[in-house]
Amino acid sequence: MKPIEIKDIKLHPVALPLVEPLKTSFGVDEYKTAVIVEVITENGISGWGEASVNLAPGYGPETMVTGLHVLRHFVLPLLIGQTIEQATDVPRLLRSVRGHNHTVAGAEAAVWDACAKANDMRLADYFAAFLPDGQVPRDGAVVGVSIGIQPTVEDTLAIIRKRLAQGYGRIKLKIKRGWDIELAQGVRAALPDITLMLDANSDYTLADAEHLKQLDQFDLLMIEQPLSHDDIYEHGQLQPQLNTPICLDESIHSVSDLQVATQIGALKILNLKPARVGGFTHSLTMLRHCVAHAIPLWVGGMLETGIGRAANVAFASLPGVTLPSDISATDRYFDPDITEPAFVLAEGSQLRVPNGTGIGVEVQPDRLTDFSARWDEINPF
Ligand code: OSB
Ligand code: MG
Repeated sequence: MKPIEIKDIKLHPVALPLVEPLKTSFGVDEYKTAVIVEVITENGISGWGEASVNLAPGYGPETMVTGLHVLRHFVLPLLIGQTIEQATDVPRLLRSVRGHNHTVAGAEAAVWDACAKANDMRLADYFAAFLPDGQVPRDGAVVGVSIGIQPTVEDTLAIIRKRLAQGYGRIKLKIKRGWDIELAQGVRAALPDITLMLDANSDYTLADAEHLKQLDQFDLLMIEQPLSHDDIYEHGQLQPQLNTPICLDESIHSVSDLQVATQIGALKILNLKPARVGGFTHSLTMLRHCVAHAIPLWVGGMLETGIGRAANVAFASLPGVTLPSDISATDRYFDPDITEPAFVLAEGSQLRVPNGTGIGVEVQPDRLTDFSARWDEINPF
């Protein structure tokens, strides 16, 4: 592998209007915000990464302000001027920065893109270089779509039907306390055969076990993160009471969390969000863990812009990612996106891995400028 020398790093905080906001049990945003990280090498390559952070600490503890602060004052000084042999060296360089996984993941992703480009490789192939020999990426990632909380079952059904017509093969519905059984019942009655799953985003407690058991009758692929965002133990108490497999999202931040969860039976499926676990190096370790323990996994999303999404598509094309990922076509999120070309849904509910080197999509400088200006306008801090 050819190394890269990091000459400079630029930060581009952005806000993109969402085509369809995603209402969850913890809130709703009109804008997708992120800090775009641009790593510039001595050879003139720009590597792009996305620190996916929101305005509020609603999904995880990080925000736009903490992301910018930690990147500027702690992450960038550790990377600028460094020679990086391979992207998996980044966690070691950043070991003095604890936590802030989404933030660190954005910087690491930019290095991954730069390294893949320096080696004239697609990011998917550069990832696969760190897997056992013979494990090659597939042509695309099998994906589904995540649908926010709607006012009525009928509204939800209308959106599901639109997504099915577009070719999505797996539907995920957000639920919350008081908006669950009636929804699942209504959707199943109308669409008995679709591949359906629910995501509670941590809205329940173990005291709701009896209530949650009612979901077993709806033949769900899984229920994502029913209990607290920082709980593993009680998910281990809940899983044996349900037939529906529990998938953990919010509460798995590290390989260690995953080992504990595996050991106590707190999950049957993993939502692997590269941002949440601090980047792709750790994601690769977790992928290997899941393969070794026969835990199905899929790649989760944070409504990423084309920059973060392209990297997630590359990761989701790896063997070992066994269930449809939360990565949808560009038109589900933005019009326009920061990058070109758009991701479009292909045959088999897939997004194709682009052919170009690195993330394989091109950042549009004028749009980056526009979306940075939009961030300045809406930044309430
Ligand atoms: O819980 O998976 C989640 C988006 C923001 C925060 C949390 C979640 C989500 C999604 C989006 O479900 C999936 C996507 O990016 O399409
Ligand atoms: Mg989730």
